[in-house]
Amino acid sequence: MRLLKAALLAGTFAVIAATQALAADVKIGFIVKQAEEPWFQDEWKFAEVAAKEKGFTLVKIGAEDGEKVQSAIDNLGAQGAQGFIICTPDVKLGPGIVAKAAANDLEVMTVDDRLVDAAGAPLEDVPHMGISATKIGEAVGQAISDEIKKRGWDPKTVGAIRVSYDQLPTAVDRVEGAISVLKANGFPAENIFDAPQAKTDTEAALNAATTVLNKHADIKNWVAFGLNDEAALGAVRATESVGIPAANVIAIGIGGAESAINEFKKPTATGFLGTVIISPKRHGYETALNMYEWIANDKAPEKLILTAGQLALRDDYQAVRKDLGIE
Ligand code: FCA
Repeated sequence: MRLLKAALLAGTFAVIAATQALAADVKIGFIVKQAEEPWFQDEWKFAEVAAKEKGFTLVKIGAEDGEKVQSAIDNLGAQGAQGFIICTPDVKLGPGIVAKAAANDLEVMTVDDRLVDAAGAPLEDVPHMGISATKIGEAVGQAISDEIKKRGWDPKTVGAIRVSYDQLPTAVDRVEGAISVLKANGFPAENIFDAPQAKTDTEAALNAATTVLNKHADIKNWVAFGLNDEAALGAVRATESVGIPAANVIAIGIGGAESAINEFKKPTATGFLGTVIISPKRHGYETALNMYEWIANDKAPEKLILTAGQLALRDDYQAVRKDLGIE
């Protein structure tokens, strides 16, 4: 519709032909909160595939804070973009992002992290693609519980590091999903220790987990989980730095991108046992395509799409990736 309007304003008679010609002028922004994280690199990579296929321009922007998000949106507006997809650095920026998008006449949809209003309720009018966080968290908890049994550990003697980022609802859903399954399998609530991270990267998780380990130096066996692979890997790095052997650590991540793969490729197994693989193709390619359809063909995306995950362990991750069509 936007393109059609532009064609009409330009006084073109051959509106349909003009609309087709103008499809090449479609410009879509893809803003992510942490450009250096492999998951987001993969999302961008798959969004590029959609751009090539449809012939639109993709503008990739990393924005780590609210100010950068605001200027990124203004920038897209100034460049003549018609819409953008965003994984925001802070979900509370929700109403501000929507207002900025409207001021620049841009369509907006979110990916991974869903915007919330001042009261913390999701902005349901903004189309969103996220992961089925609770279910995926449960898969993490199940994998950890299975491994505890396999190793013959008494859950009452095991410590759990809950690497947390509680200002992000999907992060809470993921870790709480894991905890519910751990508890159902006899893991005592009092052995679960919160390790709040300042950012959602490995270093922040390492710092957070180190504090927990130092406080509970008497515990021999540890399990760890968080919102992504970086959280679980940070906890594993923390156990290594205080001298806990890999055989005493069970960590399961969420993601399955390069951070996890590189860890699996290490010649000696670490405490990072597995990851629930999620789909950067759906989150990158599909959201970009949805935005394109919205702009070019006036077909608004579904309001909420939740994608699934698949557990992969160090031993079988290659086969699982192949199965998922990402090898
Ligand atoms: C959040 C996390 C990312 C990734 C994504 C699907 O944005 O921070 O690491 O897990 O959800």
